[in-house]
Amino acid sequence: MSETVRKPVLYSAVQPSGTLTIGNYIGALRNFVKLEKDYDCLFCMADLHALTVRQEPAALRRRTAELAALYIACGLDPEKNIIYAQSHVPMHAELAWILNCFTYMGELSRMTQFKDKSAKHADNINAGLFTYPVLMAADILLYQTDVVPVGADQKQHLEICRDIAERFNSVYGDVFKIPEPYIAKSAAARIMALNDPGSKMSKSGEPDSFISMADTPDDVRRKLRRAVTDSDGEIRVDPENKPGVTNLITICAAMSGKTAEEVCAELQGKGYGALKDATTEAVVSVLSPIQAEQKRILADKQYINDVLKNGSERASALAFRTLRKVYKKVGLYQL
Ligand code: ATP
Ligand code: LTN
Repeated sequence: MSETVRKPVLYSAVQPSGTLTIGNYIGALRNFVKLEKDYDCLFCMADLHALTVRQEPAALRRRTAELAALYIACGLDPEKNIIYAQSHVPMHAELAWILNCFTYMGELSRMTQFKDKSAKHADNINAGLFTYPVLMAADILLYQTDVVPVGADQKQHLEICRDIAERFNSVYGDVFKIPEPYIAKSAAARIMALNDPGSKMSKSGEPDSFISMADTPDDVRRKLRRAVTDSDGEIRVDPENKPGVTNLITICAAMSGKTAEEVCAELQGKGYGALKDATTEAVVSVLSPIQAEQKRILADKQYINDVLKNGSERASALAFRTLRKVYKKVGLYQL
């Protein structure tokens, strides 16, 4: 990314809170790769966000490096794009504090992710979980972002980010660019759990609910074989009445580059076994080369460190400009 000649800015992040799933890949990473060439891009490992749920320290560190390697293995060039860890750029936490003072308790308590995660982690409903969207708004607004590619579950967080930015701008003038979400219109923006197609596939879900980006071909086959379907035997898209089958068609189409209609037409009358086999083949053919490349990249720790160091320096320079302006506008004493 050039810090002088500017294309529109694209920003996205993923939490290193587990091994990524094919839901993260289809809903987010795959789109990063598609959009990369038309934007100046920043891709962040949201390690501070991951702390809103208890993490094993060694695992969090390892997953942060793995996520950086995965970004690169998926095709994101660390020379052209800024790839960095959120905790390496202190301006995220600093801007989040300011924005906390421009965010209402009421709007935060309406966030469905907060409600879901509070129910899931009832023993640890911490303030970080509650203010999670504010830190996310800081991530995005620090870089004067134009577009934010995310899965459908993040739509509400993008809306609150825009509300906070507009609120701030209405008081202090045009400090923040108002970002646009980029969310695929199709079902691919929300891949569902294999064992419960009523809920989102999530990297912190039960083992049989997701396919991870690190799964072997045997894991993929086994998990897809067990995936919940229905009893009418017909391969067609019908999210209401056939959520399991629809989800498999969506995964198969996304991973094979076909449309859902093409997948249905090819497999018509062949039964769910054939759909599961075709999906397995499509998933494995995407995962295998990415896994090999990720492994190769991870073997060179120095390279990963260089990418992260370079990324954090470039991100810091951009973030500093916005933060300085914000501090000035709100009246913090300047030296
Ligand atoms: P966690 O289980 O730790 O909350 P997660 O799997 O929900 O994690 P995030 O790190 O919150 O993943 O999300 C990373 C990106 O992947 C976001 O853009 C998010 O919208 C997208 N994403 C997550 N799950 C899905 C899914 N099931 N389908 C499509 N996109 C998804
Ligand atoms: N909350 C996001 C991860 C995230 C993010 C961001 C995404 C943190 N900061 C900024 C886009 C832009 C999630 O996917 N759960």
